[in-house]
Amino acid sequence: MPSLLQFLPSPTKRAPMGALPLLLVAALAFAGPQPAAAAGPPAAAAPVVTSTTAASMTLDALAEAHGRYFGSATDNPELSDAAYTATLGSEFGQITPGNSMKWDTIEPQQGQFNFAKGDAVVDFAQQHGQSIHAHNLVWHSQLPSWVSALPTGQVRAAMENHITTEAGHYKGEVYAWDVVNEPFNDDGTYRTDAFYNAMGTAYIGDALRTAHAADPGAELYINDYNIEGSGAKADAMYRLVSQLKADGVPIDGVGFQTHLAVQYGFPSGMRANLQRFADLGLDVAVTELDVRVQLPADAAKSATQSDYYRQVVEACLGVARCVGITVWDYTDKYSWVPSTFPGQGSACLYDENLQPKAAYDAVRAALGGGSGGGDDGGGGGTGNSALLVQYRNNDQNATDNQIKPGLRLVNTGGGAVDLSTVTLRYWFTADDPGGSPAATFDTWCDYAVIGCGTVTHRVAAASGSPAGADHYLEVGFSSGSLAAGASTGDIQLRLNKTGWTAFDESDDYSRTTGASYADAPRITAYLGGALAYGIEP
Ligand code: 9MR
Repeated sequence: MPSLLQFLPSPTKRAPMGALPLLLVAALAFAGPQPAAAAGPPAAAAPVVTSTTAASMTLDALAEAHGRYFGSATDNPELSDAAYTATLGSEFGQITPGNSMKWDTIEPQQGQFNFAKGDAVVDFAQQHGQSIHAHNLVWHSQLPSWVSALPTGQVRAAMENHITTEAGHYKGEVYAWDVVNEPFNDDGTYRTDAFYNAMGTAYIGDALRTAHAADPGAELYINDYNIEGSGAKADAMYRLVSQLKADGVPIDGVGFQTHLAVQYGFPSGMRANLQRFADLGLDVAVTELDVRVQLPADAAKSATQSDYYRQVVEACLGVARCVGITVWDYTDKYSWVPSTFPGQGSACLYDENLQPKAAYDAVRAALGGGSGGGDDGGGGGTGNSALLVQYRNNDQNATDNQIKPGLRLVNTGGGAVDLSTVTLRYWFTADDPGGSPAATFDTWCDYAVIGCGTVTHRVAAASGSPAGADHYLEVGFSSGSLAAGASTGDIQLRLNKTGWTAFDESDDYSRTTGASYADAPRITAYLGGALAYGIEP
């Protein structure tokens, strides 16, 4: 697939977050003013793209429209697979070497360094204008036995020499380093590996300082898994990096590996968890994303997998300092999962034949792009300008004084939709019997992928007061175009009565208790005022 970026100057390898190329901004063709930065999302170019650009934009180009990169891991044996490298080189803007920069590859015997495999990955990335998130310098695994066999008194010098030599070799070549990988057990205690046993927790600060001295321009990360949602391990990482920041240790980011499995559920509160790390003044990144299933995969597992991928993208887009997303290889052909978890697999965006899956379309849609041709992932639709409304309930309390619908509008038709002609109605009851004067309302947009500055909202009384629906929240768009197959992404709305009295939402026509996005035929959509989706009350 040709990349827009192929026609642009190569991005500098040290700055994947660099300014959006002007040509790309123009290609986005966003008609309206840029929304003001809301809490959380960045004030990046709007992701609503025209049909002519959305279909041809790569995942990385779509991510760049949000000021992020979209990358993939790769490994040396795969680099001779021409069909594989064609997509690796065009669809992704960032590369992480899966194995070729690890200690056992780089320094298998003490003092004997071999950079050939790492250099090959760097060469590939540079030839394709991709940044490199290097991986990794200090890790308990893929560590040659000579390190663990050292007397504890010699481990610090060996670690510092390894870091100085390797980070020095790649100085100026890589954007970021995973300096310390996986320092924690799942219960939040420290792994008792060779480094911890020799130096206690001090090895972490020492490693970061040594890496900074070797390559002062590199962004320095600590990277781990099972820290994506709230929990003991995430809390342990939070305490560690808080202390490192307080101590003035050079740390720039936290990597959230995000190896998910549909059978274990989605990490709770991922976006809020990323945000609390960002609030420490750190970048955050999704560094090794995949979502495995128990084989055989089926439609239900595939749907859940797509939903998890979508949620990860939305979590990252919802945190201004989330700099990008890397998948832990883009294709099932080269996934680490089947060999590590027998009976599990199908974890990647592309299948073993390098064909994009439904999860790929879900990622595209979450990034604001249209369908890229995944095998069962939507984007089909018939006719022109068909609309679909999806909803999730952002407030499970049915009797408090606010209503919080999350909405997404999807264009399932074959042509672009002028958003300024679209309105949506979320139907509810005011629960204000005989109110005199009648209740008035405040409405809010708390967050929208397309920018709240583009989203209009008001409450109106419904004529005839149908059951469960004496009022509706009307949502519109001041400008923008929704490409064929594209979604607006998450729009988080909120309303209250001006007098802040409680609602009873349990009988509201449009409400469900679903906390994940699902098609919502009881929320209606209108094109030019004519009903285009859903069933009115
Ligand atoms: O993808 C890597 C795989 O080829 C190796 O066999 C494996 C060995 O542990 O490491 C894999 O990558 C890991 C990464 O370095 C750290 N996070 C977990 C990844 C998956 O195991």
